[in-house]
Amino acid sequence: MSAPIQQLDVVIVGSGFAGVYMLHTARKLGLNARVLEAGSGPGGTWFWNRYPGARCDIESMQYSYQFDRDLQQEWQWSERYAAQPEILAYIDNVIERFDLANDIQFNTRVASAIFDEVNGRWIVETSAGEKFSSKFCIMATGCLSVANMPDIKGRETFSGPVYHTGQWPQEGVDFSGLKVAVVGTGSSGIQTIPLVAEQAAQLTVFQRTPAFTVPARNRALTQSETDEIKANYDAYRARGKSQDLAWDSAPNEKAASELSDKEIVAECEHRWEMGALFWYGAFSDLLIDQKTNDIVAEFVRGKVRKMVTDPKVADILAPHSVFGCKRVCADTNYYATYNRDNVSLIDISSTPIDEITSDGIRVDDTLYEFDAIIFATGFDAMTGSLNKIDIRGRNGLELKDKWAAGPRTYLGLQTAGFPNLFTISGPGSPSVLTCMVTSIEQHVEFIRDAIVYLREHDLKYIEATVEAEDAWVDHVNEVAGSTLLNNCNSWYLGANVPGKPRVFMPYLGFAAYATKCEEVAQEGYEGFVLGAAV
Ligand code: NA7
Repeated sequence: MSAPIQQLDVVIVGSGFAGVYMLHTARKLGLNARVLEAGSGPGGTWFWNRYPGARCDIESMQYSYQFDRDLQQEWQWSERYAAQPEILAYIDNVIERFDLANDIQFNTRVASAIFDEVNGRWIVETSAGEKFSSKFCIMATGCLSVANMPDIKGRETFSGPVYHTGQWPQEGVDFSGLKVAVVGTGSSGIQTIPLVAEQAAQLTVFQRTPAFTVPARNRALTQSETDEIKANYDAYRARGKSQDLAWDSAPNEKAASELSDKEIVAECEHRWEMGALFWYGAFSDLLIDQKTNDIVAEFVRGKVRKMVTDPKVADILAPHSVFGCKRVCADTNYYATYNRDNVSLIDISSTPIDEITSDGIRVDDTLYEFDAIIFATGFDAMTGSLNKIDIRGRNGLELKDKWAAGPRTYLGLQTAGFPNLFTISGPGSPSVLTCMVTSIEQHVEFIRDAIVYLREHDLKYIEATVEAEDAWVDHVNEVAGSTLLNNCNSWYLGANVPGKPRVFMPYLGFAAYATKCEEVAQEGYEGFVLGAAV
């Protein structure tokens, strides 16, 4: 006999920053909520991405929750940019502090979420056959959760271990004495290459596209700087939330076109010293004006040529696309790594990997032999984790089908035909273009307020209208189209996954977005239908 269906108010899928805060928030509303998590521990993308060097590219004092003053004051970040283990420790601390563990169910992969129109409930089933019936279904499934493993001929024939940075073994890996390949030079590759190079006997990097990467300038945080931020945390957070990126990038209000050549170079040097993603604040027209972008790109190429001793290697590493079109990477000793005797670089931009054999990787007629291969090939971003679940709304409408030509949402929060189903940091919301934690909090609080509104007005469901959704999708595209963000093959566009529709998925502009959400709520959830019965 099958087990009875468990009755809940809210099912939350995923226990990353989004799922954890959503659970805490639902609890505070007195709702009976449960988090279902595929991993054996919390943390979402930070649980799985435990490769050597995994580190956040936004400052820890900004990449953290702000909903609880005591948490914000008491937690002590050790470094300017938190490494993966410290972020996991932080999430563990939050779970313990708010006593959330009892309602997080690990090793539980959600297979389907199907809307029962007769009863107005979501029926959520796990791959182990456990069933839940819930009024609200909240997808906190993350934007970078499904590893993109390239379908290269012969991959399964390799005799040694094969790793993906986004599915790193819990117990870690020792590369001492081994000949190791890294395929992929995005953020993950760039973070892990210097550390693997220190351990392995030989490291060979296969690069398809050189990424723009700048020094992270990570270091220990001093007590005085931490104290100073904490003393003014509200103002600091408010500054972040007033910006497009939802974190304080110390933006220069001026466009490069308003500055002299000397001033431009000075600003570039200043940003180079600030490091990491502070580059996005360099010039107000950085992502709009190709001329400004070219100046910055050339500045960074100049730095690459200075750091890499072999000019041929420097040429291969010098990035040539639009600066910031793919997310800028933040590294520690990346370019210097290519000056080591045990590191070599293979340019596969015009000659791709032909096959993987039992001994290694073949490009054209050269076989490179390895003991281990690391794929740092990124994710099926933003929609991957949602499309892996069989999600069906009204009239059996499948989300996968509805999104076949690209995701369609209203505000990245809901999609028409799926009442009471929310996506936290879904496609069409600022999400990956921002400090994720801040965007997550804004989404959770919007969902909280919507649930309270339904309750106070004796309503049972909320659902985006097709008209509002169409207008929002157009707006997201229009905003992206007014920038240089469409001009490269980024994962923002789904261009990294063969066959994925090329649609710009995130929304640029956190501050404007948050204001829009506030207005929508104030207008009684404009663009949504609210009803007493489904
Ligand atoms: P990214 O940024 O998507 O980078 C993936 C890298 O893997 C990139 O260099 C790709 O080259 C390369 N790649 C992907 N498929 C292949 C194949 N088939 N052959 C060779 N090389 C390939 O993922 P990351 O994990 O590094 O970073 C994702 C985000 O996590 C990052 O933006 C931060 O927000 C944190 P390509 O550029 O497509 O030519």
